Amino acid sequence: MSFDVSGFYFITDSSLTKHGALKDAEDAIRGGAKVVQYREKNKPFGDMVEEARALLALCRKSGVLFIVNDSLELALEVSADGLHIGPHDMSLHDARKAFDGIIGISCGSLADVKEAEKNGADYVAASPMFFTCTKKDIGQPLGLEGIALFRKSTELPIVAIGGITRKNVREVMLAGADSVCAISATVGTNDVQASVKWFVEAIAAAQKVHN
Ligand code: TZP
Ligand code: MG
Repeated sequence: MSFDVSGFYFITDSSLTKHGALKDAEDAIRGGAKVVQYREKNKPFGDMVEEARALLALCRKSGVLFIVNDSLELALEVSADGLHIGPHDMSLHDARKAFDGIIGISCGSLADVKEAEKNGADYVAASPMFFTCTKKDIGQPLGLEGIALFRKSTELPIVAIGGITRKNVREVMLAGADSVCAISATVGTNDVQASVKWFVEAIAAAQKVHN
């Protein structure tokens, strides 16, 4: 499968979902998401394997990338397309040695971006962009200036995450993001498909400015 994380990057959330991760992912894909990340912090490993396999089958059928958050073990178990890690997970160096697929890493500073490049990341997440209640252990928000600096200093694809809403997505794209995640603004709404579609169209409109 080709590697392209641009566009809308959908992330599951079992505490915000109204219909479950699989239905949300189906709706997100119908809305135009090109990447689905399985992000689950609270379930036993066996349940996560089962859920991740169902999501992977959906993604394969739909030609969408499937990425597992945090767990190398889970990514290997289900043969995910990608693994996403953050500062509290394993090192990128170790992940790269063990995992052959796409690896993305959350970066909160330019030093993190340089380290990510050195250790062979396939994309970086600018995290967090803004304040958010969806994740507790976040660093200082990067803001638009922060992501613009990332853009100037790396050729790696940049996925923006944290506090992204309908109000700020355009400026986040114009500041240099290739892709955007928005959890509460999609999973937390009554109509995930419509919410994702809205973001997909806003992202495409912003990308036209660059192209
Ligand atoms: N990583 C950095 S911020 C965040 C994650 C998973 C939460 C993003 O959620 P929201 O609701 O889009 O702010
Ligand atoms: Mg993590």
